[in-house]
Amino acid sequence: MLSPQFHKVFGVAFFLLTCYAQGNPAGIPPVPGFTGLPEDGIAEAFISDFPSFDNNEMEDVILQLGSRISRLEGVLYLEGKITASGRKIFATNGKTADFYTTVQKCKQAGGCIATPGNQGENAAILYFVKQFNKYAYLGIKQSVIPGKFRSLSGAELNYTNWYLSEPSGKGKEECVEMYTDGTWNDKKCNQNHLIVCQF
Ligand code: MMA
Ligand code: CA
Repeated sequence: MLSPQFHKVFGVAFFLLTCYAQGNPAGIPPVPGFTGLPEDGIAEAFISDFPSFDNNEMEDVILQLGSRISRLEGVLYLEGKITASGRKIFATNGKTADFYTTVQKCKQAGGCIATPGNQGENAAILYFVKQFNKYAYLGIKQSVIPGKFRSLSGAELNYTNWYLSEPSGKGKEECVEMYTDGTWNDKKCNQNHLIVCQF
């Protein structure tokens, strides 16, 4: 006998996998409790008074939200606006900034500066570095020990992709840039590099 949890997961997976025969003839109806897309810009979208749902209705709302989000992600992915690896989504605005501005911009957008934790995530960031032909800063900084690097959260790096003989800054290069082949170099933090964030 399958658990109710399984049915829920299966239901969500079903919604995430199907992308046809949804037939919304007269515009896209809003998910209950949410307004639809505004006529003149997403900024005016807002959550209306949240109705009280019973469990079945709530489950339905969650499924619909899952479907809406996955379709939005599909559009963004198709247009090359986002890349994904595992649970992380990466994006750029195509602009350049120094390291600290990049950290700030990503935070303002509700994410953080791209920090590859494995080869797949490194490749997902590299996609933008190649597309814009610009190096990107990563969310990795020198620790109090010169030449030793940690993630911005302070965690030890369990994945690195240093270019041959890097890091070579001996304490004088506190930030890390990604080259156009995906390898890393320790570098001063004041360069103008492609802003790539993770969400
Ligand atoms: C530059 C600078 C360093 C890098 C070396 C590699 C000369 O310094 O980008 O960070 O390690 O080049 O030759
Ligand atoms: Ca270096």
